[in-house]
Amino acid sequence: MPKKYDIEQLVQKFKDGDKIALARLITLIENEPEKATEVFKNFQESNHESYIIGITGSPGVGKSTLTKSITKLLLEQGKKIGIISVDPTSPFSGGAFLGDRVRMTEISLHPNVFIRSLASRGYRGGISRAVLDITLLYEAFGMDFIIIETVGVGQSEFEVYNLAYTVIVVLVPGYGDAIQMQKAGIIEIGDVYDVNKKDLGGEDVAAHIDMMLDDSSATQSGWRPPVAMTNSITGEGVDELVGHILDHKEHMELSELIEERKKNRFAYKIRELLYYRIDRILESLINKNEIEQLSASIIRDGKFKIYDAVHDIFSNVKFEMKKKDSD
Ligand SMILES: Nc1nc2c(ncn2[C@@H]2O[C@H](COP(=O)(O)OP(=O)(O)O)[C@@H](O)[C@H]2O)c(=O)[nH]1
Ligand SMILES: [Mg+2]
Repeated sequence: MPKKYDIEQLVQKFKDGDKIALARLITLIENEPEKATEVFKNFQESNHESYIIGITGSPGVGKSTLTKSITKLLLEQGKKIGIISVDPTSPFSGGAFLGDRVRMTEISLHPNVFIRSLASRGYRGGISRAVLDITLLYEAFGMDFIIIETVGVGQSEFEVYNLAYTVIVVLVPGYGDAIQMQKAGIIEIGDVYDVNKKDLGGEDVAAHIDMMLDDSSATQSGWRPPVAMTNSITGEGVDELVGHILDHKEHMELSELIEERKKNRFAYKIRELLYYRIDRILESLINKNEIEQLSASIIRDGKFKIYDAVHDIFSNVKFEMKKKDSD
């Protein structure tokens, strides 16, 4: 557990652009969320803004490969890029898929790139909270772009559209019919669509999305999501995709819609932080054992008393909090 002077030292190195200090601060906040206050107070003077891009889609569609190709292009434009790869479906804890590691190594050696992978669940305060904190650290570090790669839509613990300013939904040839896409809510969340693995076909998928976008209300904000096709291995089409991303960025900035996304991002974070605190209160009030005992007593005394039992616990919460207030 680093002591106070360690944090100060780390922050100093961080401010000098040391990537190792960045890595260590991320780990620190991941393991000890309560240290965030102490770390973030050092950045209160900083008003640097990063542009946050979300890349989402089913496992295996090529999100990591695409992230790498997009990053390469942005690097050529002299940008600094922070990547967060979220894959809660990975069976490995504490690290990302080996494949991702290999794929990313090439760009991670570049001085203007930093990559963090979150593969397991069980981060204190949840994976979304870890991601939110990393985006804040990346912003303080001076990243121009943050790319968040995450699996799935609608069912994952962490949903990238709560956080990103431009969301790219990645699909592949043979992905399935339009109904499946609509079910997944995909057509509502994308700002840019990409049919990756175009070497395997996919014109029909692209046409399908185009048709669905024409029928949807997705264009209400004055932005018609474009549909790109890429081969993220060769980099074919990635130029156009990045063009779409930058167009959307410009649209967001000119129309001031970006303010809405920023509000959403911080509202989301505020809720997360409140949930985290409430969870701590709950834990201090009743532990797992006591809940089991209570269940046993309800089985004994009658299951219809369950609401009364919960009501009693809740009354205690109020009592505790009032007591604290009047201290
Ligand atoms: N044929 C083809 N394969 C690709 C393409 N992009 C990625 N892949 C492959 O698809 C697999 C999954 O890619 P990955 O980036 O890990 O997907 P992720 O799970 O969405 O991050 C890997 O074997 C990639 O090499 C592409 O454009 N064409
Ligand atoms: Mg991946």
